[in-house]
Amino acid sequence: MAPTRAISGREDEGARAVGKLRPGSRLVTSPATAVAGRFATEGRLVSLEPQPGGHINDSWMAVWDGPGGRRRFLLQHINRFVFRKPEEVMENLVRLTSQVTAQLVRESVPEPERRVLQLVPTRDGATHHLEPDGEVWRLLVWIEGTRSTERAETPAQARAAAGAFGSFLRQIAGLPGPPLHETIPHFHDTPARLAALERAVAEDTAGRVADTRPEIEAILDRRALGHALDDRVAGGELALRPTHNDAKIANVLFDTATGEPLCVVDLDTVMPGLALHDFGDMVRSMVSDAAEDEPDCSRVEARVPVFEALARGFTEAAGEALSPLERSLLPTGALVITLEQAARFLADHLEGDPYYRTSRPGHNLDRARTQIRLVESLEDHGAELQRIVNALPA
Ligand code: GN1
Ligand code: MG
Repeated sequence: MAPTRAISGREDEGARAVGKLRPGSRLVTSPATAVAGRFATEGRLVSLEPQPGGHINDSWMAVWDGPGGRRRFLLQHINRFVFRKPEEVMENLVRLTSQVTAQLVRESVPEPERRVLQLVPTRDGATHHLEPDGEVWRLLVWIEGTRSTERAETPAQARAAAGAFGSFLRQIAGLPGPPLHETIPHFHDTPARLAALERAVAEDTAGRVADTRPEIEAILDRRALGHALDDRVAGGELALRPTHNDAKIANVLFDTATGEPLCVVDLDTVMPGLALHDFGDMVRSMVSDAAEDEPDCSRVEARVPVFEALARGFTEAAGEALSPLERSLLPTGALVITLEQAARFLADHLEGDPYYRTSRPGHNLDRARTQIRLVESLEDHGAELQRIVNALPA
């Protein structure tokens, strides 16, 4: 069990800390400790530990001492600057977790409760706690005996993670009812992300444009690539479906004992999208050995065997959910999403970092640089990557 911290006096102040004040949002005034008491847990809250990792929401590990012993949970505050309609995020989450649970039961998968997120209701029986000022909090069961990682250590691990996202795509493909809410409009609209970067350059609100000319050019010179998938959607060749939309390795929980990928997490951006975007995020987060925010971007390099493992793992698990055209466009998906992420990080840097949580000056610029370097490396290996996907077993 990870070390926990008692809630008292000054410590409590730490537990309340909720990221930075973002434009359009108000500083959250309700202490996480008070909010935690709103959920239908048994026993006494004994610790609340801020969780590092995500760039957007604020999370705490919360431990309750109850009649059945200690139990851990994940308390989360949804970022309303990013998710303008948090209730819709919650509606999607409820539908998705029931769909995945039903699929696991249908497939008689062992330990289904460790393979899907589970919400703890509030004492009033609601799926989330709504503060009078509109802030939304939720509590999830902590899945014990799992770990997450920011980097793929081996091709086998990459293949397993890609398999988890491929299976997730299959599990949610037949989601009954209306389409999921679009929790962030135009989320993976790459041309719109490039246009947003152009606007950030024109406005230069933080006075950072002069120092980032090469990065701006590297991204905007690739406008045609930015349109590669969207033009095919417009032309009816590629179809939207429920997709994860943040399919990075950090969003897979692996069994600590066996290394098996158990659960796909962070379902806030699951909405209609392209399977190729999910594959793109897998490549973006796994193909290089370097971290997303590695300050020395010469360390960023696409590892071809990892790409191959990802393509195999994803296509095997997704099966017929992927069309032949989607399979052949896998390398394009990787390039487009990496370029888009570069544009997002750089625009945030130019705007003074309102969106992504940062922990050092130039953090978003470092992130943008790793993504640009990765686009270049993927392009260098382009012919080889295409040969790999063309040779995938049918
Ligand atoms: C953000 O909060 P986190 O780390 O799950 C972002 C993703 C980016 C990712 C980059 C809602 O996700 O789109 O790909 O950072 N999520 C949102 O690591 O913008
Ligand atoms: Mg996310």
